[in-house]
Amino acid sequence: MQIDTDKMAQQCIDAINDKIKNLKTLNIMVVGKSGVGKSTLINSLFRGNFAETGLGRPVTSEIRKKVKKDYPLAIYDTPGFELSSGQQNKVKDEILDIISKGFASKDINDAIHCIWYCVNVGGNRTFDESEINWLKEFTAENKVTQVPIIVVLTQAIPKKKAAEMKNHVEKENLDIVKVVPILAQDMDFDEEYIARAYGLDQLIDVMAEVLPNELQSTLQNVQKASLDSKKRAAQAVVAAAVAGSFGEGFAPIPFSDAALLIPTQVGMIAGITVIFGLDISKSFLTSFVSATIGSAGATILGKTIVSNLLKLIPGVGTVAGGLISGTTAGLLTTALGGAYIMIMEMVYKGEIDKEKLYTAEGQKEMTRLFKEELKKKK
Ligand SMILES: Nc1nc2c(ncn2[C@@H]2O[C@H](COP(=O)(O)OP(=O)(O)O)[C@@H](O)[C@H]2O)c(=O)[nH]1
Ligand SMILES: [Mg+2]
Repeated sequence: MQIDTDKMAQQCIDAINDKIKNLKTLNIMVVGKSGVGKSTLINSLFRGNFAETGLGRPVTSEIRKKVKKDYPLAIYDTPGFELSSGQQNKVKDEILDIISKGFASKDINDAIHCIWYCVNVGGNRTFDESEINWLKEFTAENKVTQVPIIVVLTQAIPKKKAAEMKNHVEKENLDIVKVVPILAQDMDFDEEYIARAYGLDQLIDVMAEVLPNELQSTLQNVQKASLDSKKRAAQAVVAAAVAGSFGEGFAPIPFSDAALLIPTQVGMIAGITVIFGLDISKSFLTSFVSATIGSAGATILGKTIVSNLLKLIPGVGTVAGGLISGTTAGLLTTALGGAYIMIMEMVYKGEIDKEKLYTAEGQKEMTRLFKEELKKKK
């Protein structure tokens, strides 16, 4: 059986581009004094050195908006927040104004989705009561708009000190989502002791909890701090694809077509790719398709499915008659998704070179992964 892997890869590429084009823009308001570590935090959380995109465009007298071409993230920055309490009041009013305007626009791309209030832990610093007061006033005014506020404790070393500050803020019972201590980058003390970065993954988890569904793909696409979070989101995409195919009452398809990617599977591969935020070429996808479900996979399908899977599935008679059931398609989808996630993870970690997948050895490895996934799902 000849399979048009090229065409299948093209379908995937089209679906990926389509999904990327339709990603909603995630808008984060980042508040905090100069030097607390806002830019460092942003660059450690998001791919592509986002904070280095210049000063940004002024949207009010005190607030600037940073964007990057073809990148679904906007950071609202508040330079000069430290200058005076008058300044801080002004910033507060301007933030509330931007929030209301975003609401009024009824466009998710213009809404503020989340606020990070950044406070530096520092060595001997105690929590500045004026900062707590700002938060009290702000959260009171945010009662109606309910934009999630996360208090980020930056440069949170020593950890004991960070824990004290966290307690201090939590005791106020403010209407905030969470206090998250973070060390965005390793910190070197006289080359004798290195404090390791921590907390970035927790911030991603908190964000994933508070953001609406429409922004989950965007969050995963831009974040680079939590591979676990990406994997969980990717697994959810697979589960949805599988459930989708069952839900549709998946019509039996002729066995000879089993090696064709069905639209749900194309959508799934695109969804996973977007979550990993990797640049994937058509030849990469052609390799993947042919090593798994494509021509090389056709043999696997023939052997593995018929011998291992189908005999376990009720209605096997239909299969013998040359049809593959919705259940089988579901199993295929699960295995395909599982294998693709593993490959994305390896590329993401830099464990394999994308180029290597085109080689005979790379193809073999992908086929092996896919086979293993198929066996798992018996
Ligand atoms: N090692 C380390 N240095 C940090 C961290 N956060 C901030 N810094 C340093 O603190 C300084 C101010 O940080 P920056 O991100 O520019 O603060 P911003 O003014 O709030 O954007 C810079 O020299 C950073 O390198 C961190 O998590 N780890
Ligand atoms: Mg900065």
